[in-house]
Amino acid sequence: MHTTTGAHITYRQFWDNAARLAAALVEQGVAPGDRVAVQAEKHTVVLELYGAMIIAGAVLLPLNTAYTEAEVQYFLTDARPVLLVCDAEKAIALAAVAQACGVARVLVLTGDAENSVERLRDAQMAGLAPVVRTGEDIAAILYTSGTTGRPKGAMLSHRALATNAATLVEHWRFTAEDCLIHALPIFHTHGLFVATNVIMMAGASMHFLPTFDAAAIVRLMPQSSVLMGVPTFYTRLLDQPQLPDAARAMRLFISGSAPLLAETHAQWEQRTGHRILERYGMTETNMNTSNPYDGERRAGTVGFALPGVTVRIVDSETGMDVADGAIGLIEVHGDNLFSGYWENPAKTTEDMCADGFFKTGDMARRDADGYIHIVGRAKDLIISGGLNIYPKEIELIIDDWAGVDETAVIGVPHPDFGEAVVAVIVLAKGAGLDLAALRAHLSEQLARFKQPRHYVVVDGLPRNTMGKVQKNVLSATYRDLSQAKD
Ligand code: MLC
Ligand code: AMP
Repeated sequence: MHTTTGAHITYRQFWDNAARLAAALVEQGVAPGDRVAVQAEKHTVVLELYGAMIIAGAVLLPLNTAYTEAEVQYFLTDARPVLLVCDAEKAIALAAVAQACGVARVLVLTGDAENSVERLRDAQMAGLAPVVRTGEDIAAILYTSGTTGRPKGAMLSHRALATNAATLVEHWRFTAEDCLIHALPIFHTHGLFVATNVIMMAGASMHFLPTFDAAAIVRLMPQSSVLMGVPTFYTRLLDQPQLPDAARAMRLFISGSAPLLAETHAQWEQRTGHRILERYGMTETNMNTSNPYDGERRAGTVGFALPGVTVRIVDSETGMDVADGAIGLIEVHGDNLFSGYWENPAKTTEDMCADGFFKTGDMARRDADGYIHIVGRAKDLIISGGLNIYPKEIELIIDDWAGVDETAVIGVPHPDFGEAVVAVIVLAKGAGLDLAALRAHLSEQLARFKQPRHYVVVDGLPRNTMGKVQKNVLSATYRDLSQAKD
């Protein structure tokens, strides 16, 4: 692993650190099956913690660094971790949150403080021998929201993670010779599992970037072979003048987490000569489908089911497979699936079919050559820059604001993030809206990426004959609202 500070970390160093860190975690009272929450900026020690958790048989609970204290409080209350690891700057504020949630200990990631993970690791003379776990044991819990507005923890087993990573190594032809440009955050499936697990399983190396930086990525391309990114990475990289030369010797560009516009696919090929390989996945399912490595990588499609994964497209009413070309709901089955939602069997049952297929909530059609096209979402979800935003979570907060009668939160096209959040608000009769105060309130409650970029006040929301708000009508009405890169 190469870092931007010029450090090079070998596998031997990495696993030695992870094993000593595992010993330190045990000393801190972490037992197999315990959850350890981590809200920290991207750093090699976070990856060591991930390794340490696997060695100690504990369960990693990574949290987006953009989450507010209010959001973190929810996750800690729900998952009841024994330990929270955070950045030193947030330690005081989060210690209060942790205490309120009954979390026994808070550690800081790096530095010289007595409660620093780095220091505790370095104080260990020997590493912990790996605790034996079965394939069914849980390796991580990743929170993902739902239509109810409250996030739920998707439990990922060792089997699901390991089998999916092995499939991707083979399907995308990773070898020890590869070097990945890792510019994704490591609190989501994409950066943590798809990128990191694949590299580790192939024994390959990576340039580990703290954040997305288009110029740095282009600079690193001549010494690298693969880039994994969300579509926003690719649209931003297209603005880099050095891209065509830099990209020439790269082996593979992979996109996922949100739809890649066919237009971006074409522009990328025109500028670099490479066809981006688009794949489709989810927190609950890991990776489901991929365009072929050797065959045609078809723009606007997510390819075919990966080996070991079964994908079916079914009619929303009858649940029967639809004919090729017809639109239906995607359901998936395989070892890649999660093991259920943490302490939420009712929701797990709701999202699973009786025969073990998972209902993704995505809508698709299969073309005459078998390629799967994702054409929309049956779930009320906005994806902005590869990050999921559930309208319900925002609507519930705005609806509670004085003077607001009701709200519909929608996604509209955005040139940089793909979609942008718009709040359409109906005020109570005679009420006014102090927008600045509402914005300030939302910024305390919600991570920045979830906060609406635009607010529109209307007299009433469009409804169908069943009384359901027609968000598609609102999205069409306001589709030009976010055309500038704001
Ligand atoms: C940052 N901002 C965002 C945003 N990211 N707003 C909306 N959507 C986003 N995704 C906010 C910032 O807080 C800032 O607010 C403003 O937008 C501009 O920020 P920026 O500096 O331009 O953003 P940047 O830091 O460059 O981040 C953009 C990004 C990042 C696209 C690089 O969001 C990113 O890394 N996204 C990838 C997410 C990901 O890994 N998804 C995978 C999920 S797993 P202000 O107010 O300060 O201006 C999954 C399964 C699967 O989905 O299939 O993979
Ligand atoms: P998450 O819950 O964060 O894991 O996000 C998963 C969702 O991202 C999926 O259900 C899809 O809606 C979307 N998604 C992931 N990859 C793609 C893709 N290649 N094209 C379209 N949507 C995608």
